[in-house]
Amino acid sequence: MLRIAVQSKGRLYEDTMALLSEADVKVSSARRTLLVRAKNFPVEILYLRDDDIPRTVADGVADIGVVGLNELEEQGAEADVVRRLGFGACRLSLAVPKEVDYTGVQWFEGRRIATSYPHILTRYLNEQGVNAEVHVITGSVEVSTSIGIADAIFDIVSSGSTLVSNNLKEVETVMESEAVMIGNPLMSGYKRSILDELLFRIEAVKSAEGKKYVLMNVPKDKVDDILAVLPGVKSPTVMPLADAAWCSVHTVLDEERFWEIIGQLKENGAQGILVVPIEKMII
Ligand code: PRT
Ligand code: ZN
Repeated sequence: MLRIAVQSKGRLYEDTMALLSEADVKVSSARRTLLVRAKNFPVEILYLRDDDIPRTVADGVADIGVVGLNELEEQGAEADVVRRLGFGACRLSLAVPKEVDYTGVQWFEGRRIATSYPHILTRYLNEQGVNAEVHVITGSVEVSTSIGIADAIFDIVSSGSTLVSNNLKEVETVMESEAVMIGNPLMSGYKRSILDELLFRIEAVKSAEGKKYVLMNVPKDKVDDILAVLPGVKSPTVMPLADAAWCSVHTVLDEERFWEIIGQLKENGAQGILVVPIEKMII
């Protein structure tokens, strides 16, 4: 049995559970206990606060966990990053009151900076050769400057709207973060094999993300034009139809360029275009 530490509530909970569910690891949503066994896969979920996840995995109380890279870095816990997961994207940045005439990182010399990430901040300041006072605050770091307990803040930024509404501006990005799967470096071979199976499934889910399966009917004399429009497809499927003048083309398209390409396909004579979601893709 592989034990996975997952944030019990908060920003990473839903995406983590959705990923497990897409990987066909079924966990009851009636979550009344700390530890829940999956129904159809040898894993159990340990629900924790995100702050506790790096240590729990480093200590081997859980074998793997899902946590923000920022949290892992801050704690310096002895856990391996097994896979980046692509959700929970954010950055750790320094921000100053918007009226400050910011000239560069030396501005922070001798100033007070409020943060919940003192280790990452101190490491950065040392690298930059800046001496500043680091004030550790848990929660609502963004109000520190307006209440006069700090000159600047170092905090998580995502859309940036929290900074704007507190009259702050982002001046230095110190670290980019996202949710990562972390693992205990000393996991047994048996557990590692369950993890490998889980990673294989996650890979299949992630490969399908943002992709659509597209089927269309194409006049035979237009097939070459249609294939020229399809981006980066090694070998799309081309199949004959009952009407010898037509054939069916099947391919995988990226959601990002989808409408643009569909337009070009229509212009080149494609008809009866069907677009189907892809659940998993094993490459
Ligand atoms: O209860 P528990 O301790 O488990 O949760 P928590 O409250 O400590 O953490 P939570 O759920 O807020 O965040 C978990 C993880 O999500 C973080 O460690 C980050 O890796 C990631 N993440 C992604 C974020 C954000 N985006 C985010 N925007 N964590 C926090 N924020 C906060 C930030 O602190 C700031 O107050 O959102 C505000 C900024 O957002 P914008 O969009 O206004 O810039
Ligand atoms: Zn937390």
